[in-house]
Amino acid sequence: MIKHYTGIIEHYRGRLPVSLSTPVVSLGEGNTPLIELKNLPSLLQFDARILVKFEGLNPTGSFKDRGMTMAVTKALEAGSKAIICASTGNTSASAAAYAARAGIISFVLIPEGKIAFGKLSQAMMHGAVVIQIRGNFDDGMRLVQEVARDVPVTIVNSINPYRLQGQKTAAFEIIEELGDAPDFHALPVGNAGNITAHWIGYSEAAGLPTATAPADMPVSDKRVFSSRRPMMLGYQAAGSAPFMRGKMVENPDTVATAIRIGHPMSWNQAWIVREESSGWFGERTDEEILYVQKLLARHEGIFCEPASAASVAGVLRDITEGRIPPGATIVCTLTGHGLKDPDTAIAQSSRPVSVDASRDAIEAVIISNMS
Ligand code: AN7
Repeated sequence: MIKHYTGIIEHYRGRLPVSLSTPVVSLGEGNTPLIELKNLPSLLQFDARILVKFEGLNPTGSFKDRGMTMAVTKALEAGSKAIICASTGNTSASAAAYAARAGIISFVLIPEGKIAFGKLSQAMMHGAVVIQIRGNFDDGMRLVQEVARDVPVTIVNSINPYRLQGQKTAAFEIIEELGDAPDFHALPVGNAGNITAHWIGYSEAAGLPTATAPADMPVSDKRVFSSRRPMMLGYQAAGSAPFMRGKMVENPDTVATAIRIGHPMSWNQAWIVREESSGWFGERTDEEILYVQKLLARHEGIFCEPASAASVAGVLRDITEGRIPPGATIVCTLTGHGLKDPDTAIAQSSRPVSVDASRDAIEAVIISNMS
């Protein structure tokens, strides 16, 4: 029987805090492919099975949609007329789209000049009220929390606990595809909401307790369907790595603008994840991140945004340095699509060749590239 897939809430209804009367707002998010890297292991000569969970294939091109379907659904259920978020880009794109779908207003605060063009175009096109602030994400996040105390708007950043509930479903999908949890799961870390959400998901699936689990999230389906949890690896950009510094970073900077975050909202939870999973944090330079973004695009046909490549860049280094043992199965989350940030992609690619519209000219190009 063919069943029409209608998003994570319908698919994982029993594992999420919804009831039959909850007005589900969905764009068919989730169910993203888990793609095993085929060419990089021999090219780079390493012995590990790396699978990438390509979250860039969600409706607005990032993992945020898993959380946003839940946050907007619950906002609507509570009678909210408007949502608000601060964002490095992807949250704003997702909030704008799901608000449009729900027929409510969205306000998005973004750092002026520091968000990728595709994300800005999404927020604008979906009709969000786009507020560019002369400040960074951390300033925006602080302002959103202040403003939401005074005016009736629902915050849909990951401090909204329904966001993590939606995002935990990525872990369920991975377990279902692999038959069990992988040895390692690597993610790029900004606010650390997603690494926390995955840990909640893996813990629920294995029937194991975690101190990151929210206190009050009634779910009906508590069946155990995995035998274990992975070690969680969180990678940051070197210029924006509060978890490596062990403290907040005041002026974070990186080409991976999605994770240009100095004051992570899920600071405490992320340390608990590291502790409970026996995992670790790492950092990679912008050069390493862009290099791996390009490797994935050129040799695997997978175009992710720079921030996403931090997960694979981190894992490749930790394999080389022996921190990840030979033969390990590793899942890396590719959090967003490469089309989100066309400027960065074009800046690091070779220019198109310009020729006359003649057969000779084109044949000359083909011959010179095949020899
Ligand atoms: C592509 O959009 O914070 O560690 O405001 O867009 O859960 O914060 C984006 C985060 C990784 C980090 N990869 O996830 C926002 C925002 C991409 C992202 C992250 C983000 P968290």
